[in-house]
Amino acid sequence: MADDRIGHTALRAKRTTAEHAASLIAPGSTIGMSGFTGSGYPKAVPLALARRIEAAHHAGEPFRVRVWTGASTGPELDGALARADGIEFRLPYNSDPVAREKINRGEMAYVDMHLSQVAPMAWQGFLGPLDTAVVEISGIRPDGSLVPSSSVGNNKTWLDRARQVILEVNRWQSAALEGMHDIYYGTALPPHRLPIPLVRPDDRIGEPTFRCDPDKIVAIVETEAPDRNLAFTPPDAAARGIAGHLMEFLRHEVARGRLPPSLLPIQSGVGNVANAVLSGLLHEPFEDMTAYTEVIQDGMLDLLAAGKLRMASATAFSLSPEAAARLNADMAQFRDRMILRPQEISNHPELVRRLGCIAMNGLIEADIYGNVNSTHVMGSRIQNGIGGSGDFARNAYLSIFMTPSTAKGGRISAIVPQASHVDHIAQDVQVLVTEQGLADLRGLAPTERAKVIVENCAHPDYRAALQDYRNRAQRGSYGGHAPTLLGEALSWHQRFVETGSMLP
Ligand code: 0RQ
Repeated sequence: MADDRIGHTALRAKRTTAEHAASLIAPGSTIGMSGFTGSGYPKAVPLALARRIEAAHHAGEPFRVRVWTGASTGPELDGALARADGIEFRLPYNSDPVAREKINRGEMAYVDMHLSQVAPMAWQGFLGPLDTAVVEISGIRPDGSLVPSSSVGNNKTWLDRARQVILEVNRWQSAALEGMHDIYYGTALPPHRLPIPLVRPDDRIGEPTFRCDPDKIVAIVETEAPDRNLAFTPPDAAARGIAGHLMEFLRHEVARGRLPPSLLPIQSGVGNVANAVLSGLLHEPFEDMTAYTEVIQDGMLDLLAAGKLRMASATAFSLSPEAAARLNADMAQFRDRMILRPQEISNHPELVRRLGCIAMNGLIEADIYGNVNSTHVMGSRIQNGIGGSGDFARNAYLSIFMTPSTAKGGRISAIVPQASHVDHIAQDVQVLVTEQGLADLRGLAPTERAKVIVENCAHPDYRAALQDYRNRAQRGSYGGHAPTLLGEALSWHQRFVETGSMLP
């Protein structure tokens, strides 16, 4: 049974333990690991590496590594290695709470990157050499090609660039994943780049498997462990409110002829609000929809099952345990309507612009002009990272950002005089939605944007104070285009840091 997943005779001989595989990783080395939003990450070798690191630390020997991935992983990777104090450098995205604490204490270097740019930058040589790839796959074909698992991420690049390769063959992953992936090998560096030949979300332009030189494979570890994703909580009142405003807006855009009745390819961020929006689409009149996105989450599976979504293209699954079990049991129903691609393709600016995606992402705070902070609480504390939000927001046909109007029990306003950190400039933010309402910012000048954002999106507890700031700024600002009171613009954040509340 175990051998069924390793069809290549010579490679079968490289099966070994996670401990032995981890022993092949040297202190200080750079490791490219698989994994994207809690799926397809290696589950045994990082744990064994963490144990080895802890043992080294007990013996007084320094041992830390540099870790690159697709995006977020799971507790067996980021959690275990961070707890062992084993990560000295991390890119390009993290949502693990232990690693987050280390980063925010200044104990771990973290480069928060646009996810589409990681593979090209690795090829351009800007990130330095890659020593080891540790990649989860779901099988090896007789010809030695590798069947990807539940995420593709940057695996193609890690397998190509790394000096040595360690594979985890995970039997928990459905064997029916084979054939679902589309691995494009046509990327090149400038000046040799050519157009990417994808014009519809369902186009297949590559191969179903990864290529990998068998001589580079130094260890194969067999596992049978589930992807570990958190369950989604049922949508709360704020999430339902946001979804309601957004559905009304999309219906209106279709009625005006600015969107076709099947909409345009949807990109949806992660989290409960994004999931509530997808659930909202279940009950709308839009048919034959498509998704060109980063992750396929529970709500998208429901849309596929209901026949509302014709197909979904992404780089990974990000499913609750229940949805993952459902997908694995029912892969035949979904298989032909899903494509998983490398993240440099799923998030490629050229393709997002060509397809005309509708980008829908969460945020931490937006200012009255519509500049969006997706990453840094109070301007300095990293939450997760920019992820793919910038790849999509800058290039989408419609760029929508959504958030509850307050955070931390109402002590923080998500609409502030000035964003304490900016990931998405106002030009990349066309629609802003909270449970209070929706601001359509297209074609509006900064002072007009400020009026609509404060009136439609701010929470009533903060609206009067924002209006007061806006009025005073218009009278007392150095310039009149985007009026700002420099000494006051970040005072709400300072008040929170000092008193635990932004409330006036
Ligand atoms: O903190 O967990 O301590 O309670 O941020 O906030 O409201 O649960 O919302 O899960 O949608 O996350 C922007 C972080 C929103 C996410 C962000 C605190 C809040 C809570 C989470 P707790 P919610 P979500 C494609 C798109 C960037 C990447 C991206 C994100 C926690 O959407 O990471 O878009 N985006 N990728 O309390 C202080 C505020 C706050 C705040 C929220 N104003 N001040 N704390 N929080 N607003 C997918 C990928 O790229 C992989």
